[in-house]
Amino acid sequence: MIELLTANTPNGKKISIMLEETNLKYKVTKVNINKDEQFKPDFIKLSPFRKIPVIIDHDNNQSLFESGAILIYLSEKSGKFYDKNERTAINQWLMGQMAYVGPMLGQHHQFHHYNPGKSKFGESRYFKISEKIYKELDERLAVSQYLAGKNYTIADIATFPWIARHEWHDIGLKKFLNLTRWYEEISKRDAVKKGYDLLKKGEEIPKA
Ligand SMILES: N[C@@H](CCC(=O)N[C@@H](CS)C(=O)NCC(=O)O)C(=O)O
Repeated sequence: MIELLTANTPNGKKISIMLEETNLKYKVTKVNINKDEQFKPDFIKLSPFRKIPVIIDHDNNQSLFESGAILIYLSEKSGKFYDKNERTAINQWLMGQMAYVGPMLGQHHQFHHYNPGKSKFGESRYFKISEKIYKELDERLAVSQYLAGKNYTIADIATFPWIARHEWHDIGLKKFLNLTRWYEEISKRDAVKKGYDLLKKGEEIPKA
């Protein structure tokens, strides 16, 4: 059984979506990052950077931090969404999500959504970078059905919950036809709908 220690954020939703997609048995343990629970000594032992998500695989007592590493672990455990023949391509898009798409959109959330009016420079910088990311993903999805190629993989699972915050981004997802096509297709998957509703409160995936 997998225990997912998380909060209801895009990085947390990557893992709940993956757990639903792979049908692995799991339970969610909430970590309230607004109340600094990520800084508790027991949590730091599992997550040295003091961040969610974390998993504990109770089948073998293995714990893991970093959502990309967790996705790889779960795909190796389940044999899904990380085909050996496609790994080089999947790794590129997964690492690109981890190092660029997530961190940049995360900064856009900070300046544009949570703290508007506090820094013109920050707002403008991360708005432009986010718009560029939409364009870059759209270009890729114009020539490829999914990010890494013709199959749905952990690279898509990692990226989807970030684009699902498109209403916060104010960039206009619908202007990006290929990204919208990809988003709508993934939104229809039952496992994605279930995993998106991480807290089981009936949370729905935002429409494009
Ligand atoms: N690179 C990490 C980033 C994780 C991350 O930024 N988690 C945020 C929530 S989405 C967090 O725990 N924030 C609490 C804090 O930084 O104090 C991953 O992908 O797992």
